[in-house]
Amino acid sequence: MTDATADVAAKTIPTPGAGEGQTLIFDRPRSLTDKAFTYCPGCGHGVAHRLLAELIDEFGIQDRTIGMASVGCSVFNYENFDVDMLSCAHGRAPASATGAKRVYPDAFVFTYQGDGDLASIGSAEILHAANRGERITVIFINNAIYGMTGGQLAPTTLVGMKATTAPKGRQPELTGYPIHITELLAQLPGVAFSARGSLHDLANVHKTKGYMKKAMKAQLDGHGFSIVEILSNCNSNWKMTPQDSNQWIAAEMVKEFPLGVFKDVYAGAKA
Ligand SMILES: Cc1ncc(C[n+]2csc(CCOP(=O)(O)OP(=O)(O)O)c2C)c(N)n1
Repeated sequence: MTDATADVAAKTIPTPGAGEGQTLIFDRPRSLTDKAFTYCPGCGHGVAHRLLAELIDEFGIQDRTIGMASVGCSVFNYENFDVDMLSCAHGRAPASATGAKRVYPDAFVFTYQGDGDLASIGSAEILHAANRGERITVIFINNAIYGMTGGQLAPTTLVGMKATTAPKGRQPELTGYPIHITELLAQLPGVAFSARGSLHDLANVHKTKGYMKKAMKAQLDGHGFSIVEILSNCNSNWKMTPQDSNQWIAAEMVKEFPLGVFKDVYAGAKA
């Protein structure tokens, strides 16, 4: 047994799924159902779902979590998370989350929204929920396009990037510039935590999970609004292989949307 294998084995919790004489070293988080994802192969949504479910398990809050499914490719994720879920009108997840959190203040309440849902049709809801300092956690998937409806331009589409409604590429004189919602919200006093991660490689997946953990902790500790924007691929609508789409995030998307923490209620606190 190598050191690394021994390390994994040492951390392994005996699980009923493992056969006799076998050690289960990788499994589905308890907070995910066994319903298959509806996403295209290679899409980042499934990775983001897994990270969120792992954290719900790690915090031990599955029985008091309420999630808001929004409209977009993740519209059916109320079937994937094994927690209480609401299906929200397009862009209105922060309003529904506000209601849930105020009625059940001890619940952990999250929204899961795409960039079309959050930064376009739902821009008013997200801004005012953040400004009110609602104690909710927002997982914001930025794939720079409307995925579900076939690749139309989103407010986050990069300048020059092609979309079905911008066949020559985004032109700022016609449709403005990519919107940086996460930096904007960081300016509001009601916001406790705001960060942007990415899923384009393993190191960034781990870093993103760290941001999500802090955002969730901010809510559980009773602080204000928390948001993690996650850069994620849409290889189908970008018309790339999954691998190329992840490389494109690293080469192009990160230049427009820098990664890091914009506001942290725990900044300066001892770990
Ligand atoms: C009121 C309303 N307007 C428009 C639509 C069409 N629509 C469905 S999903 C979507 C965009 C979703 O894009 P995004 O939020 O970026 O999520 P993705 O599918 O890329 O994950 C739009 C415009 C709708 N369903 N309802």
